[in-house]
Amino acid sequence: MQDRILAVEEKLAQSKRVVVLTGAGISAESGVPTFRGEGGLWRQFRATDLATPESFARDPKLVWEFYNWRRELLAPLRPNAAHLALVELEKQVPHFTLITQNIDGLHQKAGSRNIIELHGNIWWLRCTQCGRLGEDRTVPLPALPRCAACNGLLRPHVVWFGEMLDAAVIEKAYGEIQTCDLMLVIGTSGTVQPAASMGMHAKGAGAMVVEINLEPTPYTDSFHISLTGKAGDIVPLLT
Ligand code: BJW
Ligand code: ZN
Repeated sequence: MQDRILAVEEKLAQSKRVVVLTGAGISAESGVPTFRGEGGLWRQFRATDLATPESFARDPKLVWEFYNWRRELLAPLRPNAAHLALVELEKQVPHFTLITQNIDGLHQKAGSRNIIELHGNIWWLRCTQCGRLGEDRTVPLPALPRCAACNGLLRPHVVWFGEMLDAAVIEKAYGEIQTCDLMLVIGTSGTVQPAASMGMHAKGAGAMVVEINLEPTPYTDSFHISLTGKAGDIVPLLT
């Protein structure tokens, strides 16, 4: 492990452009449940019942119950050592981009600055009628929150299964991925597209790709280096 850490440190020192892709695993040590695996949200709930546009159209109250419950759970949580180490890394690297699949806002809370949120943010609400977007940290929200401008039904500003990711967000992310020297892929199972393939895109464009995860993923053998363990233990070693 020590030799691999050294190799990543060396590459970091030489890199002008670094991209980090994070998933639910980076927030696990803050107390945020992951989606898959032991204790995962999708073991307890069926994603298709709660995280699709069809479910929201069918039963918005049920979907809002789920998101209100998660907002309550997330509200008191603090960033952990891995989030904080990424803030330090951003200061050390000439051009640093943090691409996250997480909707929990913990990277912002930690102090990271150049963040691309692929799947939105649970603290932002979007009107299903007029499209108005706004941050709202009220916990809990009403069972069916309404838009102050048009009284339309609000929804969480997150990307559900079967929905397109924001085109501008995706374009920005690929722009960074295609030009980076090093990409760290932290705490993601590599099962949800298009984020899952981003590491391979970086590799194809010539970057060194390093995975940090508790467990092997479908990409572990394809990336250059795999560091196995908790993000909160490993990421601080790289700063
Ligand atoms: C630790 C740790 C510690 C634990 N330290 N590590 C191609 C083929 C087949 C299907 C598709 C395809 N392209 C697109 C699709 C459809 C779909 C998809 O990918 N489905 C797959 C399941 C097959 N994708 C989409 O629908 C996307 N849209 C899209 O592609 O539009 C175009 C299109 C439309 C229609 C058809 C086809 C194309 C949108 C995806 C949106 C994902 N949304 C969610 C919910 C967000 C809102 C919410 O939270 O409620 O995003 S799903 C959920 O999964 C969430 C996450 O961001 C995402 C990824 O999960 P993540 O982060 O990887 O978490 P886990 O739990 O899976 O893994 C945790 C990892 O951490 C594990 O590896 C642990 O080992 C590790 N870990 N503790 C380090 N301490
Ligand atoms: Zn509205």
